[in-house]
Amino acid sequence: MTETLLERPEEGVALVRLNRPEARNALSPAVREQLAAHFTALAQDETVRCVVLTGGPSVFAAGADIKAMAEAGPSEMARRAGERSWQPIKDFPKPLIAAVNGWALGGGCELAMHADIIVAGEGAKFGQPEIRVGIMPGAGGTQRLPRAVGKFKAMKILLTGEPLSAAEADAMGLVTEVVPDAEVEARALALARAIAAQPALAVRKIKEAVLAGADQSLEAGLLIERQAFQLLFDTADQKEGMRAFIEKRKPAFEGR
Ligand code: CO8
Repeated sequence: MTETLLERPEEGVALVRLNRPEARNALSPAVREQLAAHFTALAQDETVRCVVLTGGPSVFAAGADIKAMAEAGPSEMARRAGERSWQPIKDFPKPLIAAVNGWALGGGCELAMHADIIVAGEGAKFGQPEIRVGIMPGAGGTQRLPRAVGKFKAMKILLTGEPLSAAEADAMGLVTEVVPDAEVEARALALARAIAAQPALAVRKIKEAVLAGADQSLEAGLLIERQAFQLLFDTADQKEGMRAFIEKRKPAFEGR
């Protein structure tokens, strides 16, 4: 798997690196299969608490591999069932931080939008240019982008294909924070380290409640939250966290 690298930079943290710079990290079917395999394994690995996904210092990902689909017909695209390779990322149960330098276009922008936190470099550029190659987003761009930035910002991005600067993306809520380009990976890893040190079940339930609740009515979302909240009172980390507060000491969470 040389087009995607899996690293373990620190305890509790895994880093998935897209490594196809000669094609601007275009998401070929092989790259997407490798990503799916990494995320399937990382979901099950109990030593991993938080994951950072990056494309390296110059480009996050220039989208789906245009050369791999230029001549495909609809039945071939259906047979490829691209959604299967996105599934393990969509359903990834642990926090996922995208560390974005350079271009995050088309499927690359959609990949970043699968993350829970997006750290962008000042020179990062986001966009959904599919319209310019005669198609439309196919990995959630027409759904996740308007949910992130609202209909009127999303429509312009989707219908013109014009890229956004990191500052514009930040202003419309498409990224979590913008940092100098050289600091993106370090900042993402620092956030990952902080999250990995939190009580694991509470972390998991927060992600689950936010994502599941986003597609529900307020009442249904509040029910999801309430049930998860109550369940956490069955964890050793809840007892430890509250006792530590009362005893004025730092908690020692065990992830149980
Ligand atoms: N697919 C295939 N090859 C690519 C892609 C791509 N998306 N992007 C870049 N490359 C290749 C180029 O063809 C070139 O190859 P070669 O050296 O063999 O000529 C090499 O990477 C370098 O590219 P450039 O010379 O263009 O590099 P620049 O640094 O000048 O420009 C850009 C970088 C701005 C990123 C430019 O390459 C670009 O505009 N790329 C295409 C962006 C785009 O249109 N993306 C949308 C693709 S469609 C899509 O994502 C649909 C998503 C559907 C989701 C479901 C399936 C995943």
